[in-house]
Amino acid sequence: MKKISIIGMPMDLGQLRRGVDMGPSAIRYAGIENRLQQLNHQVDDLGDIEIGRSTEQIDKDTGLRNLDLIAAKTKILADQVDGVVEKGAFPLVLGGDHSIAIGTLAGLLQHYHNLGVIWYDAHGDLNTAETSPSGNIHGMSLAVALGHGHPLLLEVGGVHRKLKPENVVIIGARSLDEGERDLIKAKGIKVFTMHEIDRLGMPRVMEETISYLQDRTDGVHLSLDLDGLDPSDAPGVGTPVMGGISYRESHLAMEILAESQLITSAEFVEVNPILDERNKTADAAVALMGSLFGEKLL
Ligand code: 4U7
Ligand code: MN
Ligand code: MN
Ligand code: MN
Repeated sequence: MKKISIIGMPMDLGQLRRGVDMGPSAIRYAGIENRLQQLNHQVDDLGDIEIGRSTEQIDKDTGLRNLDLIAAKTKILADQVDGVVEKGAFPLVLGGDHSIAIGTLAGLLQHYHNLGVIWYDAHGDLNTAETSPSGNIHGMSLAVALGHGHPLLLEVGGVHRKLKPENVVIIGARSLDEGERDLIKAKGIKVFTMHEIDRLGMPRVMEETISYLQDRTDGVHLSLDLDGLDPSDAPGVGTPVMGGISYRESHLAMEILAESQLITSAEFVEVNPILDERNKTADAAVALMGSLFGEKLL
């Protein structure tokens, strides 16, 4: 039995496609609370963080979109995540676009000295204002957690530890910008691209990820971007990339993580109901959360 605190983060400011702010509703509608209760977990839904509506602002100096608001709202999320960890519960954050991870990770880094992160995503989210082709902050959140990015984003959650590059594993990458590739090489970040997933198979990828992280970390966060999955299995995402991880492989990945008992927090992001087909992507997210929290057929 785990105490799980659900936090909805309906923020769509990190990118250009509207609708991802409805992700938390779609995931709740797909039955997350009931699904976790069936597994005998104690679930506390803390509701949504208030984001509000606003017109887009582009930072004059850097071209970053909605910088001030994202910094302000992710700070609120960081504080909430901090509070959940403080009381000994498992934070489960529902996005929202992936810029929300700036807040989640800032909150977690207050507590863990050697936080590990599994970044399950088609993308690296390792851009900075200098390398980003888009100015979209959802493509920068992992860089920010590692200490690269705009000062306003680096300050979210107060002065806190940065994530160590050797504590990060990216799984599912198939779209990396040039600056992201440079950062991966410079920092020696461990990446299982689609090539390695095809070559080794998901069981070996997960086993290697677990043995890599378990000795060096004191907690492991799963940041799962639904676009890590193939668009045929998760069509409701803003930046789909062909040739992704299948629904079945993703289940297996979650089941192996459940067995390992390594994961101490998680977020599921980029579910966009407007782009979805009959809530398929939210359903997939909830099914994967079921597996992550121990669901088995027999
Ligand atoms: B997501 C991109 F250029 N790299 O920075 C960018 F391809 O959170 C995409 O992983 C970022 O969905 C995708 O804009 C961010 C682009
Ligand atoms: Mn604290
Ligand atoms: Mn992402
Ligand atoms: Mn992505």
